[in-house]
Amino acid sequence: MSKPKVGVSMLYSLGEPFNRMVKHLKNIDTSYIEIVDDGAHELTPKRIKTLKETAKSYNLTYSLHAPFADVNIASPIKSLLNASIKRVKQSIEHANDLGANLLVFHPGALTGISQFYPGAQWKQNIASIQEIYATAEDHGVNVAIENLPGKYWFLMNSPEQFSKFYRETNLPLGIVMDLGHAHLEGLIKPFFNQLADKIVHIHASDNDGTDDQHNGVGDGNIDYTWLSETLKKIRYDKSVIVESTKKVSESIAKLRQLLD
Ligand SMILES: [Mn+2]
Repeated sequence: MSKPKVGVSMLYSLGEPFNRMVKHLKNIDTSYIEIVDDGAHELTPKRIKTLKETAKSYNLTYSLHAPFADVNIASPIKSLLNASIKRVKQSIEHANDLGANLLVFHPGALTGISQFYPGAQWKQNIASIQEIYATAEDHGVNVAIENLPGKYWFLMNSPEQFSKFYRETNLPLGIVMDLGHAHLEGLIKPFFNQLADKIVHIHASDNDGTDDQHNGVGDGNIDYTWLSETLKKIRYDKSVIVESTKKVSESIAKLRQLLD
């Protein structure tokens, strides 16, 4: 039986220049790498070339995280909405050029004026996801959507909202299960109980339940023993990506031990 593949997101290095991040890739202790297409690491044709060469030399497999800073695919402001969708679509092209096996993107979020237009942003969020999915299909890029915390105004923050989404769209879009996000609302177990078959990728970090702290695995109160038993039970054999920004190599080692 094949096991989950423990990888790492380069999010922890986002404060460093792109070239320093690439250097980390050469001595990181896993071959499953998630690149963040945002901030100082935003991709360009030249950077994609560098990453592809590095992948070849060091036998790396990439997934890509779409831009998320100030991106809101449910924005009620047309110009901002268009800019948001454009950034995600650019990232689809980057994923294709990079040969990434998956592009992860975020759902939209409510805003300070949402209360005056009940339901409008949910509708826009669905329309945007459909558009993004269609573009990804055109490019032959595999995409999946991440659960974000309702606490930070995001839509698609609970298993109920994901189920509603599947009922309304019928899209075969997979879920990127972010444990840190779900933990803020006590939703890790409900997500696995209700939607295990939809989970295609996992983001792992830890927190104390108050904030998305991106701590090392074990530095918080996420029940990783339960997780490991559950992943075995559902025969999960896809990636579990460490998204901690502290104690990164320790987290990779710990997860590998837990999931072995
Ligand atoms: Mn995440």
